[in-house]
Parts: sequence; C-alpha cells; structure tokens
Amino acid sequence: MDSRKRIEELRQIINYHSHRYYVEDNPEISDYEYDKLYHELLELENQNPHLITPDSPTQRVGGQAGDAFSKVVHEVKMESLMDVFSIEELYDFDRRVREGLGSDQPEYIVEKKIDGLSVSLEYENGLFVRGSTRGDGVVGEDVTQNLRTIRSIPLRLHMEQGMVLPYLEVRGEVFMSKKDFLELNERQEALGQKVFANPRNAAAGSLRQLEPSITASRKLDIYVFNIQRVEGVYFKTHSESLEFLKSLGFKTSPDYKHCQFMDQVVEEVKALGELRGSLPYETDGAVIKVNHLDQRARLGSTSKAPRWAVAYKYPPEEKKTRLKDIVIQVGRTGALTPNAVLEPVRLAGTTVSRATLHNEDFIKERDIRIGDMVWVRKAGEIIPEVIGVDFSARPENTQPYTMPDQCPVCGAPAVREEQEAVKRCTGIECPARLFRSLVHFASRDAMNIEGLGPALVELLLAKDLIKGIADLYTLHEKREQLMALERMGAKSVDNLLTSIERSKDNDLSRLLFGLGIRHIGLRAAQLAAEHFKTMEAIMEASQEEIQKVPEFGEKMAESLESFMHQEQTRHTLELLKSRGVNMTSKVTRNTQGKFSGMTFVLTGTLPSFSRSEAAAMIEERGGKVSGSVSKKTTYVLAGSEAGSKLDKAVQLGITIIDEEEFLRMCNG
Ligand code: 0OX
Repeated sequence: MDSRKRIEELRQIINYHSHRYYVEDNPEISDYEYDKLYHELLELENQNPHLITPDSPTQRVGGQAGDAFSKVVHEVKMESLMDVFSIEELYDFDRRVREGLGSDQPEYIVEKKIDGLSVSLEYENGLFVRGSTRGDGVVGEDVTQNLRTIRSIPLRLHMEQGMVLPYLEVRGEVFMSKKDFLELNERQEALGQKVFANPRNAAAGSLRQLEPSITASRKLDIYVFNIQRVEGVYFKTHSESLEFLKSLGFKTSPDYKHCQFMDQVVEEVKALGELRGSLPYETDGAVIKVNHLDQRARLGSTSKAPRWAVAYKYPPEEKKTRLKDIVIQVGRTGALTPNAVLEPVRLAGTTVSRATLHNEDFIKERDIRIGDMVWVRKAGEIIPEVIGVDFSARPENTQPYTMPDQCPVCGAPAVREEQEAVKRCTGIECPARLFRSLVHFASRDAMNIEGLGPALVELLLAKDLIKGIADLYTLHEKREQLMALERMGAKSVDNLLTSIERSKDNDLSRLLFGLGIRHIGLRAAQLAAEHFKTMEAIMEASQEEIQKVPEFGEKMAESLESFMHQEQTRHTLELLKSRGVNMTSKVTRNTQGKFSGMTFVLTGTLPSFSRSEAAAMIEERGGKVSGSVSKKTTYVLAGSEAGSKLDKAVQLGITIIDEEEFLRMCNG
C-alpha cells in the first residue's frame, strides 16, 4: 500500500479509537495498541512531511506560542442564561413561556449545567477552523490552537458520504474533571506554582495559556450543547440538533431529559441535584430549554438572556456532624494542614468523613474544638470543609485546639513564618517534603544537576531508587534500574550520572543554598560560605557567631543555627560528605577584580542568565549587587519587562546596560 493511502487509513482508524476513548469513554483497544497505530502514523508522516495535514491526529499540539490572543466577533451572540434559585421561580419561567406561545404547548429539555467556560467552535466543510472564548458574548478571544489540544473536539467532523456542511458553529462548555483538577493542583503545589480554587478556574486558566503545549498537558474536556449557526441542514428541535452533533463526533450534553410537563421538569431538576455530587465533573445547576426551535424563535431574547431557557442553580448543601478528631497532614511543601475526622455524613452525593480545616487561624477564629458538632459543606462541591460550630451543642470539657510544634511525619520542628498562614516542617529528611527538597537541591542555582527535574525526581521516588538527598550520590550503583525507567536511554542515564558526579565539586555556597533552609537564599548562602569556609564551621557556630556574617539578621541566624543542629541535617550532611560531596568554600570577595568599587542593580529578565547567575558573575569580579537604584549605583543591568528601577535609573542619569554589553564588560 502506498504511504498516502496508509496515512489516510491510519488517521481514520485513530480518529475512530480516539472518539471511542475520549468522547464515548468506551475504548475498544488497549492504550498499547493505540500507541502503536499512532507511532506508525507519526513515522509515515515524518518520512512524508508533504502529506501532513492540519486535521491529522498528530497535529493537535502544533501551534506556536503567541504574545496575545486575537479578538473574535461572535456573529451569533453567545447569550448568557437567566438564573433562578427556587422551584417557584421555575414555574414563573414556565408561565412566561406559555404566555409567549399562546395556545401552543411547550416541551422542555433539561440538561446538566456544566461548570466550565463557554466556547464557540467553527467548522468549514467539516474542518475545525476556529475556536474562541465567550468573552462578553459579543467579542471573545481566538483560542483555536489551545482548543485543538482537547481530544474530544473533532478536528474533522464525521460526515456521511455525500453530506454537505459548508459551515457549522457550535457552542459548548470546556471543563476539567474533579479528579484531573485535584491532580493538577497537587502537581502545581509540588512545583511551587499557582493552585486553582476550583475546576472552572483551572479550565479557564489552562485554556488561556499562550503556550499550547501547556494547555495540552492539562486534560481539558468539552460538552457541546448548542448549534449557533449552520448551513446545509435544518432541524425542528433542539434534541434533534443534539443527536446530529453527536453523529458528527461531538461529545454532547450528557443524558438530557425530554419533559412534557412541569412536574417532570421539577423531578429531573431535583434528581440532578441529588446526582451532582457523584458526577466526575462539576455541575452548578440544571438548564431548562424549550425544545422546538420555532417556539424559541417566537419567544426571542431580552437584552440579557433568551426567554426560552433558564438555569436552575443549586445551593451548596450543608450538614451538621460530630468532629471526632483533628489530624495533621503534611503536604509536599512541608505545610501542615489540619484535617477534621468526622462522624460520617451524606453530603452532595458522597459520604464525607474527612474535611479540611484549612489552617491554624481558621480553627482559632471559629473556635473549633474536638468533640464539637460542626457544619460541613463541599467547597466548590468537591473538597469538604468545616464551616463552623454549633455552640449550643458543645459538650463539656472541650479544649481550644493548638497546632503541634513538631512535624507529625518526621518529628522535626514545624515553624510558621510571620506572613504565612501555615506551619511548615523543617526536616531535610522528612519523607513528606522530600520531593520538593530534591527538586530544589538539583535546581540550577543550587547543585545544578542537569536533567534532574521534577518529573525524574517523581520517578526516582516512586521506584524507591532514592530515599533522601544523599542517595543521589549512590545512583551510579543503580545504572541498570535507571536504564529501565521510562524515557531513560543509555545516553540520558550517562548524562545524569555525570551531572551528579560533577556536582560533588560544587562550592559550599551551592550546597548550603541547596539544602533549602528557611531564610537562607542564594546570596545568604554565598555570604555564609565565604565567611565560614567549611560546613563543619557552620555546624559548630553559635547563633551569635552566625549573626556576624555580613548582611545576616537575627531571623536568618536563628534559622541556620537551628537547622544545623537537627539530627536529620547532621545525618544527611555526614552521608553527603562520606559520598564525596565538597564541604568547603573558595568563594572570596575579589577586591582587585575589574568591577571592584562598582555597584550594579539588576532588573527585568535577562535573555540567557538568571539574575542570581549575573549577580555571581559581578561578585566574582569584585563588584557589589544592590537591590535598589541610588546615586551610588554604577550600572543598571536591565532585561525585558524591567520596571520602576529602570525609570529611577533614567531619572538619576545612571548608565543602563543590557546583557550583551554586560558580557563585553565581563570578558573584555
Ligand atoms: C452548560 C450550558 C450552558 C445555549 C444558548 C443559551 C443557553 N454550562 O452546561 N448553556 C447552555 O445553553 C445555552 N446549555 C448548557 N448545558
């Protein structure tokens, strides 16, 4: 068979199985078999790049990152729904519809109201050509490249032979499942990145990424629920149009209900209210729509919303139950979170026996005590939370709650920073925060172990190849096991091991920074390394002695001293030393260097260095780095998006240099 034919055949087979998997949730073949087909297609397309078309399943993540989204005008307005909050108001809606229709009887469709963000998808001759956000209903943003990454959006519609469909615009709701939302937040937290308040925000944030590959990594999904515009076909009812959309390959409003009478509508609205807690995605209501499209046309719209549809919004369900205990969970950043252990209670579709109490202040402000009867609800319908106490039911002899001063996982001191809401574990060997410790240890400004990013750290921990930071330096004995890891070939294993080996010679300052000690940033680590010269000296130093390090304040000295005296720290440092990691510093302030006597201020993002790298380069040459611009500043080294420091430099007439000029000065 020639390549062209096989490519077309593979695309059809892959599209079919992709639809079974992502739209019908009912796969026919294993992931392995699917991957094999996909790779065959990828291979053939690689050999025949001229045969690649934009609707190929391999081309979902292809777009370039832009710097902004362009605007899209919605020819058919993307109307919003009127909300109602009671059954009574639902009957008012029905009455208005009946008045509008005269002697004609309405028939209703009840759909779940998916809590995501509305988008428009446009198809020309069956090909996905443009997708946009709702925006204000009239003007939205072009997010085509990002929508293409959503597997349940067909890039090419499934049209019967001979079918003519010059143009189609549909509307749907992009959402993230509850499970994927929780997993995303866990990942975000581990990487120290923004966590999202609810699945809707997560979906919106993911869809509005300027880099489509980020959207692709976010597991978004869509339900399509309306035809906005179409040429070439005609429908009498909304339900017919939904069935048509389904036949084209769209994932449509799931399990919508036909209702002839209002009592059926009310029954369905109540049933959905019961069901919503157990659904894999969030719903914030039910949508009730007139089914006949000619009736819709007659009813029309107000300036705000269509008269033929309404959204019934569910109130969050609240229940009262006994708080049996408070247990502390330690997150990956070492944060201690108090969790309520509850007398099990049914809430929004699931049985709840645990709930978050957020943090120390939350408990204190509400005076929540073990033994109390407490009110619980599901925040954003997913994570149960305690909201308050029924003081009238407080038993005798309860005590105000106090958070522990020690990490319940490893026993190290748990400390709360002034501006922070949570206490954090400070133990370097604490299993709960090991992931985060390792990622930081390997990072560029710390030990600079190339190739050891969050994904690999995750794998090494999952496969039990390391149990602590010091175990990185025994990995060379586990070459075989490393080779067996996903995506690790001989070359990447060698590179990793070389990089780890090389890191043994790092200056003490990098090691000190890599330990992730509270208040000891890159600069503090450099100053301490320069001052003490050896790890041993730091370990023996008293708080007063540490405070003599230039620029060190009491908090920094206290934190460093207490960290150095922890049992876990000493153990890890001993292991690191015995495995050959350098514990001494050669950092010295160069007073004869070409930058001696000069003060630099860094601002904005430099094209190829981090600010700390540039600072190190300046200091190596005897210069000083300051955080603010003054008359004493010699140079301001400015990158992109430089802010007020740059304005101030201009005002004071300070010489501003860019990275290129800076490199010339360094090397010249
Ligand atoms: C949803 C949803 C939203 C179509 C035109 C006016 C009302 N979030 O699930 N909107 C609509 O319908 C729009 N249906 C839905 N199912």
